Amino acid sequence: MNQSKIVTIERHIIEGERAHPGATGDFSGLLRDLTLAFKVIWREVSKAGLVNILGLAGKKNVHGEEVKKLDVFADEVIYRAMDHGGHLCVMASEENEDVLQIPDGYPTGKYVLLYDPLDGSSNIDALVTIGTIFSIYRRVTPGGKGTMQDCLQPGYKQIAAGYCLYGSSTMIVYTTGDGTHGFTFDPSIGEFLLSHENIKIPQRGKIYSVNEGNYRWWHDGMKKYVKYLQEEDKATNRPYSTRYIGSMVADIHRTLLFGGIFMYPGDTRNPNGKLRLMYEANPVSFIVEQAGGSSSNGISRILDIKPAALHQRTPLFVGSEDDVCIAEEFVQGKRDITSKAS
Ligand code: FDP
Repeated sequence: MNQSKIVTIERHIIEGERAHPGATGDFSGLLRDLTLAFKVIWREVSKAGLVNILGLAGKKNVHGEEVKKLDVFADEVIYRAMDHGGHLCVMASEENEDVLQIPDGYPTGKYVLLYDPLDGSSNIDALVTIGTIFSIYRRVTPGGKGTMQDCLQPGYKQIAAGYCLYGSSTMIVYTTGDGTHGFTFDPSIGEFLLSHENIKIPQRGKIYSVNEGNYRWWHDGMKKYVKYLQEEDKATNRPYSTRYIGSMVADIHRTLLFGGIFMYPGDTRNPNGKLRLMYEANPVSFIVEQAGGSSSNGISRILDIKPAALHQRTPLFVGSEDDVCIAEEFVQGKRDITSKAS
């Protein structure tokens, strides 16, 4: 008989919390509410090709980008699933300029939630995998409603982070600082079941993922690094293959499972790249580090960056530890293509 246990995400979270003496169950409640939001978003995403839900909502988000209907929907679903549980004191989302307050009359709690409701949304019309990304902190202000100060904490202070991928299967990957675990959704029973326990990213991969259309604006070190990856060298498994979905959460998921490196560098047009620190780079960095990988802005660890603004951008190099280390050496000009291969 197959002896492997069937474990729901709910049970996994509760057991994880039990391991911490003094835990109140509050955190499990928070993640349970989030899981419900993911199921609702999944339901709409999977209907997207059937009902006439695709297309623009006719608005622009705070970054001046066009907002798709599903972004608006996902943003609202998460807020409405999380605003009344009493676990959170404040939220912030990619779609909103300012922090999102808990409405008057609802209890506030000790946690802070930052989220990107639907990452990769420019791919929705092509039915490419997209996802919701989240990041959770403990509040730092004394009580009552939370503030911007609660949201602007460095990534190493995250107590949990994860994403829900809406792809050929739907899957939640999350960490609470005790490894990275994946749960695949079984729609027939409405549950996320443990499918990838303790994910470990390979020490070095064979795939690089970057938008090479930006090549002409890259700095020299970046150009040289990609050239290096394309050169032939059996000892270091080069040339690497390239894969770029253009939906970060999907590119990160592949990188987590197969290894290699995902990059969105700064360049001469956009010195800080495109991706947002608080609800994209920080959560995926926590997840990848917990799987044994690493993450950098090219100079230093993403999780050590002291944030200055909710929507600030950062260059991002994330994936297998050896790959990120070599990328940093090129970006910092410490290494050239002619340097001895390793
Ligand atoms: P999108 O604009 O479709 O939401 O940060 C958003 C993001 O997608 C990432 O998911 C993705 O990796 C990146 O932008 C793609 O940007 P480029 O089109 O510039 O490559």
